[in-house]
Amino acid sequence: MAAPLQHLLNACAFGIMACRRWQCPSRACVRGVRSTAVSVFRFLTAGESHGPALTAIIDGVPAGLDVTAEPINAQLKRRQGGYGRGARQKIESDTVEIVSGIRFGKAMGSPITLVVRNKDWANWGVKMSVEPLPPGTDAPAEITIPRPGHADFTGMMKFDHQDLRNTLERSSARNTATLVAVGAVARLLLAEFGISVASHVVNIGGVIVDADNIDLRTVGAAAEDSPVRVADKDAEARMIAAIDAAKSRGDTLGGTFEIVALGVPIGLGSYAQWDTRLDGKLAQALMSIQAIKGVEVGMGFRAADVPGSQVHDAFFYEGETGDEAARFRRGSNNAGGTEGGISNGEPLVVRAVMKPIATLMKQLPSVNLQTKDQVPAFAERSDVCAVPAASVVGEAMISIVLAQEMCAKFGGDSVREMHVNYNAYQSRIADRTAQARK
Ligand code: EPS
Repeated sequence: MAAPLQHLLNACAFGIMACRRWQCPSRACVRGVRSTAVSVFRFLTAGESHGPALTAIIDGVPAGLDVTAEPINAQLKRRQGGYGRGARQKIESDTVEIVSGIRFGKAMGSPITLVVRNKDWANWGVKMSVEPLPPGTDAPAEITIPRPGHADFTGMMKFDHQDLRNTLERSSARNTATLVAVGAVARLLLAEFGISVASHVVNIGGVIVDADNIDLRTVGAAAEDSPVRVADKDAEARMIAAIDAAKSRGDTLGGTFEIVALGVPIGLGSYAQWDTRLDGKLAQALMSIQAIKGVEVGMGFRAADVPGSQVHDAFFYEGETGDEAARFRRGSNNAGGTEGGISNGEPLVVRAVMKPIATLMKQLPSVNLQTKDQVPAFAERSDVCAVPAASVVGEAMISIVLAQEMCAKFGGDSVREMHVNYNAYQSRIADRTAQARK
């Protein structure tokens, strides 16, 4: 019997905890530790839009990962950009304070705490006071008129708030700064394994970019130079005009962005259980971003209109068996990089649709929840269009899912251990690819 299989059987016969081998091919154990104990890169965020600070704690970042504030700040800056953003971004210049988990620029394997302070807090000391207001201080007027499409109504009903500020402060898309900060750490881990994540905008308010013939390797860099994060200059001018027109009407615009991840290995995710499918996790991660109403993977919704022969990506074998350069190839990537809930080694291509922002300066009809009077909705400073910023948040969410999946598949407690596991797996895939089996 081949040695790895014998080892697998030994591990099962003696129980997983009995295994003390460095590399267990079963992947059920790593260095004698059950897989449930392996790093998984989980995180929580906290903070109000106009409170003192936003915070994230990430647990399970493998030790030895290089983490400094600079690459996190670079991502935070990208999120603040984009044509159509409101006045808040002129007040804030988001930067991270790393207050735990890192020593001399390297992760220690302990929880990492990231803090992004709200500069605007200085202007909200009374309205957002943590402590009860001192006697004699006037309490701010309660806001009781929900914006249709926002979390105002549902949040007030669910949590029994009388003042919708108690809902809007946490539901605000300001919290996406923490997602981007966590995503920046995820990117650092992905970069260790040659995985990159980029994005570009393909639709703002119905101005649509033809993205079918776009080069996925360069589109992210091209979008970086555009104020609406679009790789097509003609569409860019029309999008900017559409945002200006919406602003002058007191209206808002949504749109669609596309995320592209390159270098994703074959085998992340699984079909074995409903909640292990990679495409399901990607969709959930994108749908967790404020205002995202739909997600498609690869050809997505267009697959409903055409037969299977025009959807599925045919296989080719390029090269000679025994030749290290031989590859399984696909003529197209309509699947968008996943088949059977598992990454297939092709570029991951995922799109998300963002509805227009729910704060309209030309207010929609609403009802005062206290008096029941029919009145215009509450309006507060906001953005006209945040699709370019949302695409940066989308990159962060996809990076987080991929980092979690990399930790689940190759995870160890240290980056070095992950590399050993990753290299062993990739050489098995390479053997499978190059060698003919008689
Ligand atoms: C945001 C900050 C917020 C909004 C926006 C996103 O700042 P403020 O409410 O102080 O203007 O600009 O939030 C929303 C659109 C929303 O609906 O909550 C940010 O930093 O991204």
